[in-house]
Amino acid sequence: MSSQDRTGSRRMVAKVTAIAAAGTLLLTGCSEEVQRGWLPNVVKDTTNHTGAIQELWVNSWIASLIIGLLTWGLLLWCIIAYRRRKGDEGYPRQLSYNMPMEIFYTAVPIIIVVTFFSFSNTTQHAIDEPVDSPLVIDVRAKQWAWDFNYQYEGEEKYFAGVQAHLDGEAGAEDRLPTLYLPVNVPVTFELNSRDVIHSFWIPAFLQKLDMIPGKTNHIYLTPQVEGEFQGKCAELCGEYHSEMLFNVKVVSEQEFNDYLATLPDGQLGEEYDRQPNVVNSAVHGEGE
Ligand SMILES: [Cu+2]
Repeated sequence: MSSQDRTGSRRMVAKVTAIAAAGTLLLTGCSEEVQRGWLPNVVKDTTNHTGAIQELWVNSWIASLIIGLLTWGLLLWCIIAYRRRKGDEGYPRQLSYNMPMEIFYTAVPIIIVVTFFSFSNTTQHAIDEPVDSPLVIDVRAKQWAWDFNYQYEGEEKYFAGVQAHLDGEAGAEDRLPTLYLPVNVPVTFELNSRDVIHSFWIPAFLQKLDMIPGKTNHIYLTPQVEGEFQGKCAELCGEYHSEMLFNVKVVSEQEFNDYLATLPDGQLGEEYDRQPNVVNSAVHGEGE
């Protein structure tokens, strides 16, 4: 390679790198939406966990982008610097075993994976740490709606969800089951399913957990912002899965208490679960 060629290649690599870096800066510097990594939370502190989740997400993005830029840069540099030139004949010089290189490309990816894992693991442990909450909500998912059992300040109240068929008619969303939460009160969700596997998801809260028949999963969080949010089932669970939606209203403690007062006393327990054994024996009975 002549020195003239080499200078030309370097200039080209420098140009490409500069364009990529400028593009990245432009993307990261602009809107608030970009700054939260296109996540659906409205503000950073929608719950006591959204800040940490958003930070993990955005920092992982930035780290991935830097690794990507380095990798793409090196690839481009190889392609341009070692391209076939006029007058080249035959195969290029064949090389094997470059020990420092092999150690480098084994060690660096391991370090990257371990670093990503340890940050995710720390955040996840902090989020899943059980909390003694004054409000416990036993959520029962069912094809295709939600029951909410509230246990708060010695009171037991329930809401029985009925699926709102969304047929394009205006206002149907208002008839969806609504989950009420008091702002700044720690809440424990006990997630249960009455029939098949569902998944409890409030996108703005950036948390989602499967609801498995016969097993109770837990989410602990404190909503920190009043407002209306959307909730949905995030596990394909049958014909009307896409309509297994609910509204979430984070309100003041006073409004929450007023709402609870309108609900019937008691809890909707396992008696409303689908009973697979009973169904099976009935089917058996018929056939025999
Ligand atoms: Cu579902």
